[in-house]
Formats: sequence, structure tokens, C-alpha cells
Amino acid sequence: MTTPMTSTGPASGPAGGPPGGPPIGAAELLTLYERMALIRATEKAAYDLFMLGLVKGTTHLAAGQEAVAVGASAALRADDYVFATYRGHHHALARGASPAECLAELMSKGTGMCKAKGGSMHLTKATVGMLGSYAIVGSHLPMAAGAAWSARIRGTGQVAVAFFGDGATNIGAFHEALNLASVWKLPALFICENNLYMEYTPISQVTAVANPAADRAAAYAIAGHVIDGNDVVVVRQAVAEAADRARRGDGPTVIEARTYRHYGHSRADPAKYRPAEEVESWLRRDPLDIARSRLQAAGVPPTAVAEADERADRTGRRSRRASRERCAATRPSSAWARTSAPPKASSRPRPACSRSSAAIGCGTPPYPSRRSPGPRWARP
Ligand SMILES: Cc1ncc(C[n+]2csc(CCOP(=O)(O)OP(=O)(O)O)c2C)c(N)n1
Ligand SMILES: [Mg+2]
Repeated sequence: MTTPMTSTGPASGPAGGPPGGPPIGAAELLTLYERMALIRATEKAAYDLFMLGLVKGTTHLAAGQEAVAVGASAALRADDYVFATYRGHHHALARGASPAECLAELMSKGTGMCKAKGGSMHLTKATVGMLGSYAIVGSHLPMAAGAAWSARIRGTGQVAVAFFGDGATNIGAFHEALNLASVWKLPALFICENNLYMEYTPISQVTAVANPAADRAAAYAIAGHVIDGNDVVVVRQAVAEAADRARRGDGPTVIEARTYRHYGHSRADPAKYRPAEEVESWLRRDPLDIARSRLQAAGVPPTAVAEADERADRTGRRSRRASRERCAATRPSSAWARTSAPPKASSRPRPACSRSSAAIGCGTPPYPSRRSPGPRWARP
């Protein structure tokens, strides 16, 4: 049954400040805020490196969706399993991967998280339970069910989490995974990051139900919840409850977290298909702003928040610099030594533009300049 646990996003609920949420200590809230700020800063660095032509292939940035990964990770055990999509930077970083190893992986360096065997779309770090990012839409949901099955057989109490997009709910693997997870009461969490679009298509135009993941959960006798995916506290609470149920042996849960990507689908997408008012309403509900409102309400001094921002930005800048230095100083990963076709230097022409991400809009404007303040890092 679909249960709205809390407020949904602006398309179906009130926009603005955070709803009344579960209790969370001010110190933990500040930690979660800083983690989101760090992810934002790391993706800013990824954007800059991409514009300099240093990232091989493309990137799918998750700016705007950080609260899902950070809130969920805060509710998980260190040994739980996480599976993500090609839009998986935030999940890897939320699980504890370092910005430097993430950026180095994007640049196909031997110092990268997967020693250049993965790249942006396949970030994997088993030591933090990040069991991979997958480019084939929906493919990792049955894998997460398999990991959950393994955990149950071994009696470890671990849960397996699959993060996926709204588009994956129209793929057969989504339905196969939910069905088996329910039949076998697997300790699995299916967390849909419903950002309203599958590539350039509004999910509402190609889906028979309003809540593409949560509404379908009922067909498999799984509880489905729609939550505000931009509120890190709401996500943390929903995932904590679902993980508890799974560990108790009560089976899987579907959580549909409504959120929005600030950028286009990938770095090639100017995202002009999104109505300006829609973009504006979601930018007003930036997960960092919502967390900041919560921090203020919790009495955390603005100086502490500013310090967290500064630490996150500094780490992002350092990681970017370190990755570039390594780029100049080290050879590509030995991964390529085992392939017959070594990677070509990126031949794609990059738009002529400022080297600064403050100038986003370089032919592929991801943010609606003039219509909104844009992302935090690009604001004057
Ligand atoms: C099986 C399969 N079909 C099509 C594609 C091409 N494709 C790549 S991303 C994407 C959209 C997925 O949208 P969604 O699941 O909502 O994730 P989001 O990008 O919004 O995070 C599609 C159709 C693919 N990678 N795999
Ligand atoms: Mg989507």
C-alpha cells in the first residue's frame, strides 16, 4: 500500500521549509549537512574537470539529489550493501569514498577508486559496501535482491539497498526484483530517486500511475512510501524504519524519494525541456537550504554552518587540485595495459568558456540563468 510518510515534493505538496521531522541531534544534523556540502563541492570539481577536458566519457551529476544518498547512508550500517546507477557519485561519497579517489576515477587514473576500470558510471568500493554503479537501467535491482538473499542465508543482519531512478520502474528488472524480494521476504530496500525525468522524458508522460515506484509496490505486497527526498532528515527516518523492518525479517520496502536534478541528465544535456517555474520551485527547495533551515531551527550558530561550508569547499578544491596534479604527474592506470584499445585522449570539443563553474551555461547551461539564483557554488 502506498503511504505518504511525510510531505512530498513541490509537485504534490507544500513547498518551502522543512516539515516537522523526527528528532535528530544538532551535531548529527550538522554532520549530514557537511556531507551534502562536500558532495556538492566534489561534483563542482567534477564539473570543472569535465569542462577542462580531463574527464573521460560523460558524467551524470546528482546536484540537488544529495539528501537521498546522505540521509539513507546515515540510517545504514557500515556493512550494509548499496547498489546505484550511473548517477552514483553521491552514493559513493555518502558511503565514505573520498572525493580525491572519486575524481581520480573520473579521470581514468590509477589512483582512482576502481583504478580506472570503472569511471564515472561504475563507481565501486566494496570496502564501504558500495557494490557498484550500473549503467544499464534497472540491472542492479535483481543484484541487490541477490545480495539481500545472501545476507539472509548467512544470517548477518545486513540489508541491501538499491538506489534507482524513476525510469527504472518501467523496466522489467524492477518488477522481477520486487516480486522475488517480497516472496522471499528479503532484507532489501528499493529507493527510487524520482527526479521526474527519465533522460528527457517526464516520467508522468509514460507511466500509468502517479508515483511510479511506490504505487507499483502494492502489486507485490510491499509497503510503498512517498517521501520528500530533498529533506535529509525525512530520508534518514524513512530508511531507518525500513532497514529495521528488513532486519527483523519483515521483508522489503519501496521508498520513493521525490527530488530533482539541478543539472541536465548528463553533461551533454542543456535541460531545456523543463518548465522554468518547475525548475525554480525545486531550486527553492535545495536540500542544502532545507538542512540549513533545520540547523537554524535547532539553534546551531551560523558560524558553525559557515565553517562546515568552508571545510567542504576546501576539500573539494583540494581534491580537484590533487586530481589534476596527479593527472599531470602519473600515468594512466595499468588497467589499460590489459586492453587492446587504450583510451584516446578526449577528442570531444569542449565549449569555449570560462574555466570556472561560476560560468555554467557554457553552451550546455544546466541551470536556468537569470531565472534563478542557480546552484550554491555559482551564486554571487
Ligand atoms: C536498459 C536501458 N535502457 C535504456 C538506457 C538509456 N538510458 C540511460 S539513462 C536513461 C534514463 C533513466 O532515467 P531514470 O531511471 O529516471 O534515472 P535518472 O537519470 O533520472 O537518475 C535511459 C533511458 C539504458 N542505459 N539502459
Ligand atoms: Mg529520473
